[in-house]
This record gives sequence, C-alpha cells and structure tokens, in this order.
Amino acid sequence: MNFSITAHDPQSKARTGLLTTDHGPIQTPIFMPVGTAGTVKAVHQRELETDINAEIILGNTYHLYLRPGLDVLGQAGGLHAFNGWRRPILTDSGGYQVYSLSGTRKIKEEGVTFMSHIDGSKHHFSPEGVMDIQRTIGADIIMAFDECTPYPCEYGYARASMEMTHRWLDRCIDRFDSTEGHYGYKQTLFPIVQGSTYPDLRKQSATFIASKEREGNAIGGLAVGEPAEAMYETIELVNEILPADKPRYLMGVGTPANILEAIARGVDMFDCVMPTRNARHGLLFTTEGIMNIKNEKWSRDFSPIDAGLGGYASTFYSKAYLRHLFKADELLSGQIASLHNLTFYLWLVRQARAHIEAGDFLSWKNEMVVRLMQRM
Ligand code: PRF
Repeated sequence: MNFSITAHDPQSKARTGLLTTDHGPIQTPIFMPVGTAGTVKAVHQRELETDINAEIILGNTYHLYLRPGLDVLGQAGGLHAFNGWRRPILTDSGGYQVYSLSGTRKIKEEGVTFMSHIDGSKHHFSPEGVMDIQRTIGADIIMAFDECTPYPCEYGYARASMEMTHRWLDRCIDRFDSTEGHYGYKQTLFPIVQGSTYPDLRKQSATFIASKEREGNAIGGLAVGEPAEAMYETIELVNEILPADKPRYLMGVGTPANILEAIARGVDMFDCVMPTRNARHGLLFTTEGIMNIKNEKWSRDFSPIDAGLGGYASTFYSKAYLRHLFKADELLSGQIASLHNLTFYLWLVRQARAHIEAGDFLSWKNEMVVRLMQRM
C-alpha cells in the first residue's frame, strides 16, 4: 500500500490524498459503503462500481466468520472472488460487532467469548484468530482487534480497556507480520486508537498507536453516544499525534456534518451504515437537506429525488414514485433509496476533495453542515 498527500486546505487540517492498493486506487477523503455480510445491502456490485463509483467497500469479520464461514470463503479464493467486487475491501475486526450484536459475551485478556446472534452458538475471538480470519477473507486493509468502550465509560474501565487493546495490538502485529496473504496480493493492518473521551488516555493511545508505524491508523470508540463536540475535540487531539503522512480512518462515522467536520480536522477515511440503513427506512440525504420520503407531502411531487446530485437513481425516479414504493412495501424502494443515499455520500466526499484542492474547503464546509442537515 502507498499513500501520498496531494493537496492541503490552507485554512483547516483537511487534505486530499491517494491511497494505492493491489486492487486499485482510493482517493481520499473517502466514504466506504458498508457491506457487512459480503453485500452492500440492496445494492448490486455493478451499481456500486458504475453508478455510485465506490472505490472501496467494507466487510465484517464477525458476520463473515459466522456466515458463510471460513471454509466457503477460503475455497472461493477470498471475499473478492466470492462476491465479484474487484476493487479494495476493508474488514472490521469484530472488535465492535461482538459488543453491539452478540447477546452474552465475556471479555478476557486472552480474547472474547461470544454467542452468535444467528443461532446462539458459542465462539471465541482472539487477536491472533482475528488476524487469521481476515487473512482468509482477504481484505486489502484489515483492522486490529480492539474493545470499543461504551459512552459514558468510567475512567478506570476506559484506561484498563485501552491498555488491553494495546496489548491485543501487539499480538495482532506479531501474528500479522509472521503470516502472509493467501491470494497473492498485499494486505495491510491498521491499529485503532481508543481511550473513550478522556484526553490523557486518547493522547496515550494515539502515541502508542503511532509508535507502531503501520501504513494507516484508525480512531475508534467515537460516535457511541457522546456529544458531537466531544467527538470533534477528541479527533483534533488524536490527529495532532497520529502521523500526518499516513491515512487516518474514523470508524463508524457518521452524518454528512460529522464527516465534513472530521475532514476539516484531518481525517481521510469513513464508513457508516447510516446511508444504507436510513435508506431502507425512507430517510434520504439530499443536496437540499434530509427528507422522509414517506411523508404525505411528497405524494404528488413528480420532480427527481435530487436533481442537484446527478446520478441514475436520484434523477430518473421521482419523489412521488419512490414514496409510493415505500408505502406499497415494494422491494425496489430500498434499492432506489440505498443507491441514492450512497450516491449522495460519495458526492459529498468528492465535493470535499474538489474544495480542498481549490483551497476554499473551510467556507464551503461551514455552509454545507447547515444546509445538508436541515429537514425538508
Ligand atoms: N472499533 C472497531 N470498529 C468500530 C468501532 C471501534 O471502536 C466503531 C466506533 N464508532 C465503529 N466501528 N473495531
């Protein structure tokens, strides 16, 4: 993997960059659609490539390990061969899904024992095991095994958890560096900063993570219920310490405003279920603000979903038609809405890149965070 910074915004910490992997280039700042179980829900690979022009998608270790399982994925030749996605993939380590999805779980120094949310069966994840699983899945970028602390979180718990995440990281690195990819292309391991919202812990964690000198770094444990200001302050503090010449990935974030504010503070990569999950509930992000397409007020609005956006789904289908599909519980509703919301998120980061290059990112961002978050 290679990363080079291509432009700096003169008035903020925003920058553009080019990340190259064996599955192709990624222009940053980038949004990565979430493809939890090897599919971005309700979106074809062809639409992802041609309509949305996603440059990288996410997969989840937790889900893929449980279903279809490593036997199938290994025999297929990895996730790229299995699902036909030819561009880069990043997999999350399960260090988050285990906590948010599986009912009972036990966290110990050795690893985490948990129950499958599918059939209640018992499983164990260790830092080493999670490296091996991500080798078999074959993602281009794989994530370290961590504990994402809840919010609020007592100081003592946050510190002990962060220290364990650091010890787990050393074990991840040992395993990763002593093994090779199975499919002939390179994989890279990103460590994750934790430390809840405590500045001293965040500084300590960022310093530890930076000292590992990996090819990219992630910020975890945010967007878990803390006030937005606390998230922004934490990002600022952590990005002072994480190396400026490596990509920085803010995990599980967020709203359009969250993404723009984080870009202004030097973040390069994002993922979130928000565009796809909200789409399936009829909540659309548009260039004019946020809309609930199920609302009666759209029933006779035959204008395009979002004329300002361009792109197939957003200009071909009308608001009234999409509202009808939702009211009639038609499968196409989720497909069109997901295609639209992802097109919007990729448009957003493309606009951000253009404004960083033009040198007017900060003023554009300040206008956008207001406009994009208003209710239509
Ligand atoms: N750790 C991991 N994945 C994550 C998070 C984390 O802290 C978050 C936090 N928002 C989202 N996804 N491994």
